[in-house]
Amino acid sequence: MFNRRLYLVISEESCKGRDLVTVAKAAVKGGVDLIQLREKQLDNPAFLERALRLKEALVASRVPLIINDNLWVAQQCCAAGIHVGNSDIPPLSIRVQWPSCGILGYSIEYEKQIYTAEARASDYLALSPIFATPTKTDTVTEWKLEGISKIRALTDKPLVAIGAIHEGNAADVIKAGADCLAIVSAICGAADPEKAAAAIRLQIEKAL
Ligand code: TZP
Ligand code: MG
Repeated sequence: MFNRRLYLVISEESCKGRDLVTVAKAAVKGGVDLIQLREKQLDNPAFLERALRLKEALVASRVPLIINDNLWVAQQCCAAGIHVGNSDIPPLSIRVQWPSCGILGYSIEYEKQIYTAEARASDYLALSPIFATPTKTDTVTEWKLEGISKIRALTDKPLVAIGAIHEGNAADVIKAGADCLAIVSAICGAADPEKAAAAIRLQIEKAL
């Protein structure tokens, strides 16, 4: 079952020159309960090396590691799951190629996608993006709070909200119907990632 609330989406670049594992561990201390490694620039061996290092560092905390968009890396490091978007390997295909995949996340950009077999094959749907964000600029539209509520009424799938979420809007995003908040810069780019994660976690708990 997917019962995670604060989802860190991390890359070396997002950590502003700091060690990714150090940032991830601090974020976990602050209340992050799911982590996705999202590396767009690395070749497979370098991606795998980073994934293994991060996974090892997370063992004691039992926080699951999800790999973005690379089935080979996800399988090689025995990740807890994989996250894919619209232009990546389709979820149905992942179910065939990796039957033991634990958590399969799928980003959706249009309402009609929730009625597809791909969405049904997924464990959670990520609404991407909730608000426009400089972290990812090749996006189609903004779901905004109204979009979360609309999708909430149409599906029972766990909904992950991503895109420009921070301490100041976290409670509103949860109240609109999101189950979980996925965050890059408000945690990875914060001066104190533990403190930043704890502040967002508090907003989530208060809003639930
Ligand atoms: N997918 C949709 S928005 C986004 C991704 C990976 C980036 C979110 O980053 P931030 O810094 O939390 O806005
Ligand atoms: Mg992708």
